[in-house]
Amino acid sequence: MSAREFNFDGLVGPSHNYAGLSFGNVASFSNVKSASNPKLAALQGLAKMRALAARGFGQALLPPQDRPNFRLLRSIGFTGTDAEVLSKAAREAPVILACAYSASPMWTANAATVSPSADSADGRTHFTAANLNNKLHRAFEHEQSARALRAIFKDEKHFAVHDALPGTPAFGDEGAANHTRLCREHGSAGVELFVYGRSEFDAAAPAPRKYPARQTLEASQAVARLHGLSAERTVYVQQNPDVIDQGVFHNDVIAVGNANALFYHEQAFADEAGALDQLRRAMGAVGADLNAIRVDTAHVPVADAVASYLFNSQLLSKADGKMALVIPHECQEVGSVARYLENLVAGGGVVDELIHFDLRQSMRNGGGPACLRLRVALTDAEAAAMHQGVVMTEALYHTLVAWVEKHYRDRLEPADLADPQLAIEVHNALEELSRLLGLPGLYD
Ligand code: SUG
Repeated sequence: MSAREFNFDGLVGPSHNYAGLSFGNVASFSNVKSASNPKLAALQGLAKMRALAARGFGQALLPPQDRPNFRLLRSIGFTGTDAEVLSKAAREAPVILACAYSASPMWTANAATVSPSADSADGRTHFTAANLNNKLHRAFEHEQSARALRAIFKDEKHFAVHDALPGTPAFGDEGAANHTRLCREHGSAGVELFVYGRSEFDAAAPAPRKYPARQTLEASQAVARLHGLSAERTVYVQQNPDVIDQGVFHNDVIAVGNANALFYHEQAFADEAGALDQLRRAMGAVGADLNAIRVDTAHVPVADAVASYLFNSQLLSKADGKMALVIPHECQEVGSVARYLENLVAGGGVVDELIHFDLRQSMRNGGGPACLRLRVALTDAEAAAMHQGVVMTEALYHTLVAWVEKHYRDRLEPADLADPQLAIEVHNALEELSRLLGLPGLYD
């Protein structure tokens, strides 16, 4: 069966701000409390979606989530009217108020793990919302993520959306950011590669010492079970704990795969040779040859990969069989990476084009092109069955740009989160958005 990959980018929400909430994510920590520009952030994201859609790539979006999260604030003892809740939280717990306001659902690579119908036992596309329980500001996203996914992928004949795994450290799950699918072509059975940072129950497995490992082996195995994946086409690989300690908080900061290609840093995995061996064996079962594109430390040190987000790129298959690498501007600014990329596209390999975007607003919180998108490979029948209002078109792009211009602020500082007017603005913006996307009731 033929299938096409859609990238569902997160539409940046109107409360995008820099709160330094993600310990282990270097960019988030270094930009804490600087002023953000939500309008520019949303426009940068929309420009990427528009350009990729115009190039013929499958492109859609996932809506932002309702903010602030009053349920969180009330559940921890802030009472009264909404305005009273906000002012008490701003006074007594400003960091938790920032958590309640975070626009982090924009990084939809963390919304869910997705297995296309070609891989699952029941022939449906499976989604498991990620519990993101390592970080307070992200631990509630799964409720609205599951809801949005169910609204878009409603047809149970084709789609199954699973609730998040239990929100406890043993099942720490960060979704597609730690999951890569390798295959001959998108519509044929593939190999699903789960990369985990630690194991809850294997005391012998190495673990990072400085920063948290957000994904557990147990969570990855649970997702594979829920999706009905076959054991011989599922591979579990441990991420190198040393690179987690250097700021590689998700596997998609050090590796990206597409079709039969795996673009990765030599230090990405705890056991590189073992990982490649397992992958080659599993891919043999689906008639695919692994194209391993290894980046050596001598060419690009881990620190440069983290600073540039080289691997947080999108690797997209083009009609001519070649691939384009979608990178952030920062890749041109880090010398080793710029030189590496020049050689890569000139080298005659499968990657023959670079497409770059200015995503600085998101990058300052540690979110590059690949963080901003959730991949879903769909057959024609499945693509026709999903909600069409989120598919990116020129018309939707212009509608959303006008919506952003109307509702978004161009400057947000930490103190602004105490302003009750901001909550009203966000609410009004999202109310209108649900109508524009044809998803009434999304925020009820
Ligand atoms: O979870 N940053 C996000 C970035 C997620 C990137 N996603 C992928 N690699 N797929 C995170 O660390 C920062 C929010 C703040 O500090 O205000 C934040 O949540």
